[in-house]
Amino acid sequence: MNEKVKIWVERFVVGDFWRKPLVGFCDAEDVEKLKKDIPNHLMPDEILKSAKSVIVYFIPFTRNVVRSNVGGIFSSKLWARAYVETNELIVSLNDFISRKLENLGYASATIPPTHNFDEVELLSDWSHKHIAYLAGLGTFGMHTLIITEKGCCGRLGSLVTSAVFEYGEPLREEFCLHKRGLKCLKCVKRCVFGALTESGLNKRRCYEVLLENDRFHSDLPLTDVCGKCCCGVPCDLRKPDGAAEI
Ligand code: B12
Ligand code: SF4
Ligand code: SF4
Repeated sequence: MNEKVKIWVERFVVGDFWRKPLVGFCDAEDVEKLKKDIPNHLMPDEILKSAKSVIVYFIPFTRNVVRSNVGGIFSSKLWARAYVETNELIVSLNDFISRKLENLGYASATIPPTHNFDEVELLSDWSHKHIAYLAGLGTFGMHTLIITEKGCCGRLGSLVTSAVFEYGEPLREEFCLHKRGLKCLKCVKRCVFGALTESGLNKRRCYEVLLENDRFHSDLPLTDVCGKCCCGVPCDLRKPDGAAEI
């Protein structure tokens, strides 16, 4: 069953923006663990009564998309377009997987890729990043994004289902160089807007920058993007394997 879903996702994700996706599986009961730290996080059975698992995938951007966003103050047009296209892709991929599972007799409920957050608190009741972490797809970097084997530049999608899989578990290895005690913090240096510092992320400041980018890319639908902290850093396209060059 795990292989089947991996093949559905891989065949669906084709085009100039993306590399081969990563797919993970999380036991619905494991999401309970999040309640301790994130009291407002929804439990899978609040989304789908018969929930048994959460399928989560990471769609990595190509080198072209990532490199295009290294220079400049505003996000590149390519990064902004990749954001719009990937959000649309995730919605249709979730629908596609749901239909496939339904044909096999399983129920599912989909979750939007983004904009499912409170605009004042800048907090969602569903964290794709935590689900990815629980499924063993990656670990949290200093920039607060999930770093996978294919880096952090890309987007996460997840859906809840009554189907049962073999589940992953949180990785024992830390992917972020700084968290591994190595010299890096490139993400912090890349954020010239003062939103990301060594002591954490100022979400409000970051969101202001994202909305400035939306105004800048007024020819596109909502593009609350930036991503300077995750492009041109050792963890952008792959899991970094050594000390960062400074
Ligand atoms: C609200 C939101 C924002 C807010 C707040 C961001 C934040 N870091 O909190 C704003 C508007 C500022 C924002 C900005 C960006 N976002 Co945003 N955002 C979201 C959204 C909609 C909800 C996040 C949320 O509130 N989750 C609930 C909270 C409780 O969980 P959390 O965010 O995972 O936060 C926890 C972790 O940081 C955790 N944590 C930190 N370290 C560790 C270590 C361990 C071991 C554990 C267990 C946990 C942990 O502690 C926090 C509290 O519990 C998600 C989509 C979604 N629904 O998941 C996208 C999402 C997180 N965003 C994403 C992206 C890419 C961006 C931007 C790069 C914009 C862009 N596309 O150009 C920037 C990056 C800013 C940054 N450095 O983080 C991606 C991340 C992909 C990835 N590789 O991780 C997501 C998942 C969207 C997607 N579908 O792919 N975003
Ligand atoms: S740029 Fe360096 S410190 Fe920042 S998240 Fe990536 S590996 Fe960690
Ligand atoms: S997305 Fe932009 S503003 Fe937000 S933390 Fe990263 S570099 Fe800073």
